[in-house]
Amino acid sequence: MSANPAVAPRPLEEYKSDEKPTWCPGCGDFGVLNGLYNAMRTKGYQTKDVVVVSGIGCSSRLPFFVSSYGFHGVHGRAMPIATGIKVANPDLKVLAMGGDGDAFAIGGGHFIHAARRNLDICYVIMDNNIYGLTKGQTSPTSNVGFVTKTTPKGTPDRPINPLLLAVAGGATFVARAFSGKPKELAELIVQGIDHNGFAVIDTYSPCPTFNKVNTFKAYRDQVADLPPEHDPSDLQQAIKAAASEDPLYLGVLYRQQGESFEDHIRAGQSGGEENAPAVLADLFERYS
Ligand SMILES: Cc1ncc(C[n+]2csc(CCOP(=O)(O)OP(=O)(O)O)c2C)c(N)n1
Ligand code: SF4
Repeated sequence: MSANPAVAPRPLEEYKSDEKPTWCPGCGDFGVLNGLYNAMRTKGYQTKDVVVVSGIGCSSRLPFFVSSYGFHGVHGRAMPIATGIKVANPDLKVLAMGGDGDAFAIGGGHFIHAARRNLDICYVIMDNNIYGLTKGQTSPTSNVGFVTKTTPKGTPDRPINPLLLAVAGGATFVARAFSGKPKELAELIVQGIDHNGFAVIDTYSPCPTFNKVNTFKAYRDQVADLPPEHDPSDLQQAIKAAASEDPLYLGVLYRQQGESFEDHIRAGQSGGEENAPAVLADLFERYS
């Protein structure tokens, strides 16, 4: 992990806000939150350095529990909000955190366009294969046959594969993590933050209250680390690993180095002559 050498590590407690998490006991989102605290500590961030953006959902409550700037937005709209923040102030570290429904159902269109735009944002999806906040409906990552109150005979819909979607959309860093392995998750978040471009970390984060199928135990039996010979710069290898169902691979499946959207903004190439932060500053001046 790469730490910020200029800043002494702060106690982990300093990354926690005064709000205590409201999740159900045993919710996978606790592990993700701890992974984030540890990643922020590793990076030596100060409160002012980071913005955590979310949509709506149980998982999207996460910004309340972090001592940083935060934006609890609108369902499925984490990406437009994160984009605006990053474009207005490219020096801020922008993390987006939220559920699989938020990211891939209502937010699906925003997700692929954020990916192809290669914004320098790290997006951690807390994937519990269900809608938790609204008490247990199928999500885009629910498996065929998944039974809920609204699909009593089992859903016939096939799940999307978030990793293949991210790669196809143009994301330049694509990883999978598991809330049951918070140390590895923290390391992946650090790598995602360090990556110059759009970093997607789809994270299995079980919902023990409404999903009795995709449990911690079930995932423990299915996941495996990528083999050491895996080359994340090789697109074909990345696609093969992402498509694997047995095992479900954890780690960085795909990574492509290059210029981010913000690099183009800084170079004044994002849309002609104009510089986006200056345009935004002018808009704030005129309408605030
Ligand atoms: C525009 C809009 N549509 C629908 C909803 C209702 N709604 C709130 S959260 C949610 C889905 C939550 O699932 P997910 O994003 O996977 O997060 P989780 O609660 O599982 O963490 C839905 C459909 C809403 N709040 N706003
Ligand atoms: S309903 Fe599920 S996702 Fe929501 S807090 Fe409870 S365990 Fe977590």
